[in-house]
Amino acid sequence: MHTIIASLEFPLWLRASHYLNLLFIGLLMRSGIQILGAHPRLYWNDGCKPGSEWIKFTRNKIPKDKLYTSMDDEIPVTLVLALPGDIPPASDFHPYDPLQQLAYAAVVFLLGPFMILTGAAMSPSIEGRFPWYVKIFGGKQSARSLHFLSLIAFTIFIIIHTALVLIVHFQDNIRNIVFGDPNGNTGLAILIAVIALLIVAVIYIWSSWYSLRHKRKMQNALGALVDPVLKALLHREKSKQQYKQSDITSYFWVNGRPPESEEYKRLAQYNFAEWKLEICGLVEQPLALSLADLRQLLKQTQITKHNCIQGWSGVAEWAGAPLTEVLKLCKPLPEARYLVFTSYQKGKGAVKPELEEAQKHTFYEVIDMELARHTETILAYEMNGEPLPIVHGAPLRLRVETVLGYKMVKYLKSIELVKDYSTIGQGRGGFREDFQYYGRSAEI
Ligand SMILES: Nc1nc2c(c(=O)[nH]1)N[C@H]1C(S)=C(S)[C@@H](COP(=O)(O)O)O[C@H]1N2
Ligand SMILES: [Mo]
Repeated sequence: MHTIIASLEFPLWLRASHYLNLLFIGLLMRSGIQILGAHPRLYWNDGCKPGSEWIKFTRNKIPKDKLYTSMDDEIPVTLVLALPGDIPPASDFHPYDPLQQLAYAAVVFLLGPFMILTGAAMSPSIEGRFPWYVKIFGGKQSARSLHFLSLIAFTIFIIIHTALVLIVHFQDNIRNIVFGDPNGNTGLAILIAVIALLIVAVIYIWSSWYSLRHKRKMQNALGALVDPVLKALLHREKSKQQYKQSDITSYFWVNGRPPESEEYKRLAQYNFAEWKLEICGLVEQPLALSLADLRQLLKQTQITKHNCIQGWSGVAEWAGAPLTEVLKLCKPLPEARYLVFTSYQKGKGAVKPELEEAQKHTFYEVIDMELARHTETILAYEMNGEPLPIVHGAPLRLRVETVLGYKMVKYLKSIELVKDYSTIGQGRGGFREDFQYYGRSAEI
């Protein structure tokens, strides 16, 4: 008996990996639940029309009489579940039988990779560069739904696995998983296991506490880890989207309300005849372009998929002037590295009232010269063949098709070319980076 058992010894790496798995898979699940709360609906279609979801985690009804944005639809998720979370108003030891082996193999070799593959299908830059890849999963929202169902499968596996370990020959199991063989002191094994579990629990609690308390440090630390990887892998990828007219979705969520300033209202009243886009900073030729001027430039039309960080998507046809055409006119100086897009809109329309410090600040976002020169980077004045609707950013908005929606400034007022953006706003490269701690890289 003991010889069989000895041949099945659990090596230390395997024992320790249970705790590491619990720690990291748990953290991953918790951050997944957080992002689900940002758009608490799951669909099998990429238009995300309210009512077309197969499951929702909100009781919010969509009002018919007023503008309801994706921001209004967000729900807070308690920090007990989500990371960082919001504060709302785991016989004797028998050789594995075939079923058990199949279950474990499925989790490790199927479910795990499937999570990674469906995760990649949600990245705007992968979607932009390899639109065919996303189609394998039936679209972005199907990928997101499948990703969620895999989370449920993972959770069910963990519950059943842990329950069986506890129910079936617990004493042998606990000695095996702590000491690597079924001999030894059960009490000591339990003690070590409990301490290890407590350490995991403490890290869980600490991670919520730390990320809520030190948002900026967290943003910087994660950025330092993630940004170089994104830059090396995804930043250079150019969007190759060319969806068909029939792919255009009947619904397109709005995120960011129209500006409330008198100045903007007046411009809108006269159909933006007086509106001019100011182009300034490190350029040979500063410009003030009217809509008519912009319409005289090369007109580029593209049908692309928009991906908001919250999780929703939509396909629309955009038309406008390629940013490269405007760059030809203003002739950037050699030291120009970034473009700052400033909006007519203030934070009030872009974030929830709870974010007090953000309310009075102007919405702006920064992109670098490389993104600016991508083939599908345009200044759009038309959506689906019509002049850009007010709610989607009239008279002009930025479209960069390999990044998340938050970079695509609506209600454009000016473009400034700069060498460095650390003195602009709070210096993080955009309004959402400044006040909502979004990443500087928006490829995922
Ligand atoms: N001025 C301004 N531009 C903005 C925003 C905003 O709040 N204000 N929201 C951004 C975000 S987060 C997204 S997802 C898209 C939404 O564009 P849409 O409202 O046309 O769908 O606009 C981006 N541009
Ligand atoms: Mo967004």
